[in-house]
Amino acid sequence: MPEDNIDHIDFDTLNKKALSAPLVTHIYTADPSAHYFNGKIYIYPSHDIDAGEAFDDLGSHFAMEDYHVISMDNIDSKAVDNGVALHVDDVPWAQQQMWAPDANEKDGKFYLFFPAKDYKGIFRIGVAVSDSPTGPFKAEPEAIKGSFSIDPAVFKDDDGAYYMYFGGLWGGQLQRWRTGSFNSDQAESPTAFLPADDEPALLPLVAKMSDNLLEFAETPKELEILDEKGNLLLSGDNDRRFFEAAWLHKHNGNYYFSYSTGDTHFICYAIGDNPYGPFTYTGRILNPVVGWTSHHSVCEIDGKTYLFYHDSSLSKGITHLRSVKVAEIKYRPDGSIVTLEPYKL
Ligand code: FUB
Repeated sequence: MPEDNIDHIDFDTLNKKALSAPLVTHIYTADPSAHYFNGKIYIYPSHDIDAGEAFDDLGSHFAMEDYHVISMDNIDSKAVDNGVALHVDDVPWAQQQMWAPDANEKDGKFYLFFPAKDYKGIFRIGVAVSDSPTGPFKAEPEAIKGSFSIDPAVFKDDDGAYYMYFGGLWGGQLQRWRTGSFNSDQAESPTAFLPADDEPALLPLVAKMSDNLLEFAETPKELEILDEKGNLLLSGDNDRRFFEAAWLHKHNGNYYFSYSTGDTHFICYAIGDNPYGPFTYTGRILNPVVGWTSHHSVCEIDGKTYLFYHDSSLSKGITHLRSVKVAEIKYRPDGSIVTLEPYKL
């Protein structure tokens, strides 16, 4: 679907056949991180705008400036936009590109985790704190020490420990950190600095969070994603290897690490038995949607499991103007997930 010439798509027909409708239509929203706090659903999305930036493979056109929190009393109720929760102008260290956020709760306080480019053009991950799940959030003066790249997802385990999963290729800059420090060499291609196709793929990162959730409690570790033979997925395994959009959830005691394959547009998952992995590639949760990016979260609500995702159908295919949607997902008895088709074509 993303490779189609969008001029040939009949969006009125496509939207009628879509698995679900946008949760809100008065603004564009993307990258939904959904949580169930105190009996209510809170969605922490990117707030897409058209800032007039030219399209490029490093994602300059994703020039978002703020975050809005969307809340729902239950899965069937109206989605409410709670207004600006955090603006880039109120983040001392951040210059631009407020990309995919997440949030979590601890001891009655709410923490918004977000990536943005600093004044050197390097993506870092910051934290902002509020007494309310809908904000407004107050940003910490500095980004998290030792943070880099994009797409933080913060998972709370049953023992009360919190872990951040993060990383993203191309515009998300993960490939520039292969030596442990930022490679600022000029590069024309988003694929510069990536491993060769027959080398192991770049891996997402995981780090346990400090007690106050404002820092990493440890140096981030690579999260291994293995094939069925126990080998690391290769860089050229484009339909299965990690690209961006990390998420972690638990089901029946197993840990499910899910992610986007980026340029091949799948939301995939891999299963492990602890928060650090390794994880074994298991399958796809969502087939490609309209729009280049695919990004999601998985949230259990009242005994059912939901996939929050986005597509660009409302904007008629404009890559950086996306809309958040939700659909139920089902597990098979063996714990695998039934792949969702976003449109009944
Ligand atoms: O929204 C900007 C970027 O696009 C996100 O950080 C990626 O996951 C992709 O959805």
